[in-house]
Amino acid sequence: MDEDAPRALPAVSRLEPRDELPDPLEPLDGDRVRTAEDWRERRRELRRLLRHYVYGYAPEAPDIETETERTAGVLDGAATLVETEIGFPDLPADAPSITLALYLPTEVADADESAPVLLGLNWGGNHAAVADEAVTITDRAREYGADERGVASDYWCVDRVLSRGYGFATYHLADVDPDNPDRADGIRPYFDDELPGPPGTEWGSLAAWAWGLQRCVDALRERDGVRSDEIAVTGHSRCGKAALLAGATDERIGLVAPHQSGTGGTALSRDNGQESVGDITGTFPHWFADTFSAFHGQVDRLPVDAHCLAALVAPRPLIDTEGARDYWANPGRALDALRAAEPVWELLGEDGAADDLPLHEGDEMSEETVGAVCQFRRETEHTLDAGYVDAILDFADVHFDRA
Ligand code: GTR
Repeated sequence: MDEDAPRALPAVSRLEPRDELPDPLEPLDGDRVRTAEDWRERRRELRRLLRHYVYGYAPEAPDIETETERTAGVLDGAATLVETEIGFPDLPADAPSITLALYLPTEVADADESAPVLLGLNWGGNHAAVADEAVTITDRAREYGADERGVASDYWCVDRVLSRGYGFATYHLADVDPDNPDRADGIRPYFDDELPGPPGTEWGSLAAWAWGLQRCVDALRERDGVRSDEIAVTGHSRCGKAALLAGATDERIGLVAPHQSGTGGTALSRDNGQESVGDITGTFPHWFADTFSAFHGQVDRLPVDAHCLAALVAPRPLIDTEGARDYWANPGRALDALRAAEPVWELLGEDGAADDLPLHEGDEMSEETVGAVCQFRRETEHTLDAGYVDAILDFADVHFDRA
């Protein structure tokens, strides 16, 4: 049976309120999870619950077709740019496509070697992430992206990523869904007849962006120069929520690094005290399935929460990077989620999280200090910069055996 095929799940009003967080190792019915095999079953259940009540059901992976163009010597000679247009042959010709920009370190590309790749979801257009005339400014980016090239280059610091021996890949969220409450102009309407869930559980923008990241993984795994089992996924804020969802629901992704992802990302919805379910579904109703808004004021009925999404990443490594002064994203409730998810890594034979989380800038990252689950904080507000990129890559170095 398809792991996402919905069986009848109760309406929100019929879910039992509960004081405690749902236990990721306690199925809805049946015995507590004790083995890796039991976990596979519970994992399917959690994934279904998360889709049904929070993010919505996305369609199956479609066939893709790709067209690629390579430009050597971009970023002052530091990288070869590989731009791939990812199209969907089974959709009508006017359906959106994804423009994936991949930068490989020049020494890797020239030697026909391969590199681990950091895949980030961007909001301003591929041309905003990297200031180089070679980067295509897509029609979507002209409509929905930043006006100028390179406005987010200090944010993504791709030169830094390359200098550490990693490739960097990115796509613009508007290619798939322009973050628009009326759903117009995105890919979602093309799949209206193919969604596996009942009415009210259709995918929102977060699930669509996550699906887009997964299509990028489809394409990256076919590319020379990419270590297919060392693709790390990241994104900031709403893009961090989508990155976590993508990584949690796609076991081909080797490492998951949501950055300041907040409610709907790593921070628990229960007892959040910052951005509540009512706040987020009131301002951004299109990010989620319609079912999620019904938990406003009754969050104790949620049969899943952020820790269940985090747990789907296990046994793969997960780093949650947070700003200590980024109160709205709620690093404290994100850390609580990681702690509540940790037993799943332990069940699967991994070291969960170190005792003294969060790590801070300057703390050593090694196998001894980080475990498979880590939270890292810097003294910042809501931003992404080289300090965070370095932390993600330090963690990736440990897990990809580069430390
Ligand atoms: C905020 C929203 C957050 C976060 C952020 C962003 O307004 O409340 O959940 O996603 O936007 O993506 O920039």
